[in-house]
Order: sequence, then structure tokens, then C-alpha cells
Amino acid sequence: GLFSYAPAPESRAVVDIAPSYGLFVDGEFREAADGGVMTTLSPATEEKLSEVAHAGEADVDAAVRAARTAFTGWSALPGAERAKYLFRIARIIQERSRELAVLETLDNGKPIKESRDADLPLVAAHFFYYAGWADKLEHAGFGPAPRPVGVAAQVIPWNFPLLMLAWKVAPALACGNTVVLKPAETTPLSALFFADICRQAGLPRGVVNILTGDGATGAALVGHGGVDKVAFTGSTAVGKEIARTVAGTGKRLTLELGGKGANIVFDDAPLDQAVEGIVNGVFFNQGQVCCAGSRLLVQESVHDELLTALQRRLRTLRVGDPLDKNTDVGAINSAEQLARITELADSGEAEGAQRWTAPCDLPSQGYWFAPTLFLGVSQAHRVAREEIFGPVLSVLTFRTPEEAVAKANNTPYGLSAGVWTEKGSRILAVSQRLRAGVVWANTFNKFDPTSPFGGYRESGFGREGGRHGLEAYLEH
Ligand code: TXE
Repeated sequence: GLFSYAPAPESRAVVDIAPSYGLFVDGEFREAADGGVMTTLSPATEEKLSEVAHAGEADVDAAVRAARTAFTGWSALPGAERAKYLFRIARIIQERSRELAVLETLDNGKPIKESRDADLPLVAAHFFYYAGWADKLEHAGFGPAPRPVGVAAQVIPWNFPLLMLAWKVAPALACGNTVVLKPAETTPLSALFFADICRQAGLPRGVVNILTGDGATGAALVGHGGVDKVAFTGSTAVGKEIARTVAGTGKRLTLELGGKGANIVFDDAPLDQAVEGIVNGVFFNQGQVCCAGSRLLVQESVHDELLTALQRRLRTLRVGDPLDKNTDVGAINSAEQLARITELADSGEAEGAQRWTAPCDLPSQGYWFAPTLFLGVSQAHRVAREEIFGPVLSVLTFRTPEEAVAKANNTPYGLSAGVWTEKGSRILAVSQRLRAGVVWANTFNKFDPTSPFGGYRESGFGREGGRHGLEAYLEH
């Protein structure tokens, strides 16, 4: 129509992807010692994007040694000097954010709207924020002479590849540590692009090292004797394994693991606003978010009204080409993840919950899962207990605030929750009893570098972000 606005899809030609990439060790790109390579593809099309090196034990050793050597000089720099590098990196990220957003969308499958408006601005914000801390550590209550821990081994997942890098690398460098980072096997490209930004910023060699590889690479890295601190974001199963590896070695450890967040909607909540929050809570990034609001707890008296509005809204979501600027829901990151989501969703049906799928046409190539609701879910159902990490919402009901809190806390996880009500006193009363690292009130999935983020129980321990995020990287 005359007034319809359809911007052209973002062009993949914006970013130059090389046919192959090496490991970034000691300031240079190099092949894996044993010549190992792996492929990364676009989950939206299954088209091969590039080949990257697969780091083995010899490469882990070389990277840790480079980081050790670099630590001497980097940790001795005045904070204000380290800040200059971090500010430079932050500015280059801003300047190159269009390339990075397209790259992230290609490798991960997330909508360009999200990589452009959420991931990239937050990535730059984290570097700016921690750059500002680098010369203020003595005045922040850590004692008169806080010191860096040493070499940090950082293993990150595929759901927010560059943002998870930023959460880990920025505070580590601000405190004077050096880093060996391993991105996830399905999303290595933005970390390699970041390596190039470190070079462009003139960062001294060895301060940041990037090892692409798989779980074996990650295990070799966290188990290496030259590592002082391990930071991991990923599955609870691997987190537990890492905790066992690290136990008794004296290495410092922080873990950010899975979640099963509850969005609690009371009958006095602004329901239109709640619908937007629920949609954002579990369909943002295809639900592949550790703090996703994957359980909806709705007060019985407004169940029908809320669900009608929610289904109406879900019918309008656009699922498809992640490079299309109008797309709301993109591709699932990998065939493995799609299989996990499918298996869990099927269990929901088999256990008697009622499945509702948003009507949409899914592309024939690539990994796709339509936005899905499970109604009539009971607490015993797997879809109420296990992390699905996909665009699937399980709907449960409650009558009283006590019941809402009990159900929200009835999970081995404890990462996030949302409370929707007009009553300020109820927000406080309920959120104080929720065992979750972050509780949002009348909003969801809001992130900011100044706010600490992390879990209770099987969601892990330690905090990232804010002043709290510095603790993990300081001896004091
Ligand atoms: O995670 P893995 P996967 C959850 C989510 C998802 C499930 C599996 O429920 O469905 O985990 O995802 C590296 N030692 N989350 O298999 O395996 C691996 O190479 C050291 C929640 O992708 O934990 C990658 O870099 N490292 C989550 C990283 O760990 C190892 C984000 C994460 O992969 C390793 C991702 C080992 N033994 C998945 N094995 C969140 N909290 O956001 C693997 N890795």
C-alpha cells in the first residue's frame, strides 16, 4: 500500500568474510599446530560461511604462554593507559558495528534488528563502561592495592557471541588481566573480527588471544596449568564438569549457566504491556537466552484475557530471513539445538500439555522453529522444569502471591524472573522472595553494563557487569 514501509534487507556484502581464519595467538593469526579446521555455516540457509582453525592442546599451550608473557607488561601499566586501549576498542566497535551486526546475524541466525539495536550497542557500552573503571580501581572499595588475578580462560556460548565476549574481556582487561578466549564452535566469526579490532587498536600482543575450537579445546583451556581464573557461560552440564576440573587447583571460577525464568503476571497488571514483555521475554533471540522468561505464571482471573491477547500478538510475529529488517524471529543456531527444542516440545505434548503454534511459513532451508505455547502445563511436565532454550513458552496459573512465588522458585535454576503488577508494594514483597539473580518489574530482558548479572543455585555463581563484575578479576 501507499503507506507501507518495507526497508531493503541488510546486505551481507557489508562484511568481508574470508574463506578461512587462523587462531589469534600472541597478536598474530596462525594455523592450528596440527592443521585442524572446522566449518561455520549460516543457520538460516545452511550455507558455509568460512573455515576456522580448530585449536588443539599445543595451541592452547601457546596461547596461555603468550598471555602469561603479556601479563607482566599489561598488569604493570597504569590504569589510565589500559583505559586508553579499551576506549579505542569501544570506539572501533562503534565504527564497525554495521559490519559486526551483519556478521553476528549471519553466523548466529538472530534478526538484524536485534544484533543492530541490542547486541552491538551493548557490546560497545561494556567496553566504554569498563574502560572507565580501569583507573579507578584503587578508589572502589577493593582495598588500597587491588591486583589482577593473572591469565583468564574464558569459554563462551553461541547465543550472544560478541556480547558474551564483551562481558568477559572488558572487565578482565580493565583490571590488568590477560585473556585466552574460546568462542562457541558454531559462532566463531565475531570473536575473530574482534581479534582484528584488538590489532587495529594497537593492543599489545598476547593480551587477548582467541582460540576457535570445540568442547575439547575448551576443556584443554580450563585445565591448563598456566591459567589463574576460569570464566564460563554455557550449559549447566558443562559448568558442573568445569567445576570438577577446577576443584583443588586454586583457579578462580565463575559460572553462568542455564535458567528457567518465570514471568509472573498479576490480575492488576497492565496486560498490553505484559504481552509485549512476555513476547520479548521468550521470543527475543528465538528464546536462546539464559535469562529467558520461558515460564508464564498468570493469575487465574486474567488467564483467558491474557492468553487471547498473547495469541493475537504472536500471530503478527514475522519469522524468517534474519537479514530482513522487519524480522522478529530468526533461525535456531544449529541443527543440534533445533533437535533439543523439538524433543522437549514433543515431550510437552506427550505429557498432556496443550500445544499451540503461531501460524507462520518457515523457510525450507535452515533451522527453524515456530513460536510455540504450551497451555495447561503442570509443574511436573518437562516443559515446566527443563531449559528449552528455544521459542517455546510454558503457561501455568496461580491464585495467590504465595503460590506464584512457590511456583516461580520451584526449579533448580535461579537466574531471572519478571513481576507484572500495578502495585509497588507487591513488586517489592514478591521480588524479595524470588530466588533469582535478576528480577525485572513491568519489563523484561533489560540489560545494562552497570547492573550485575548472575545466578542462584544451578544457574551458577559469580556476577558479571557493574562494579560486582570486577570482583572476579581482582585479588584484593
Ligand atoms: O552448550 P555447551 P551447548 C544451554 C541450553 C542449550 C544447552 C546446550 O539449554 O540447549 O546448554 O548447548 C564449550 N569444557 N545453554 O551444547 O556445550 C563449548 O565449546 C570446556 C545455556 O552449545 O555448554 C562452547 O564454547 N568447555 C547457555 C561452550 O562451552 C566446553 C548458553 C558452551 O557450550 C566443554 C549455551 C568442556 N567439557 C547453552 N564442552 C547460557 N547460560 O546462556 C563444551 N564446551
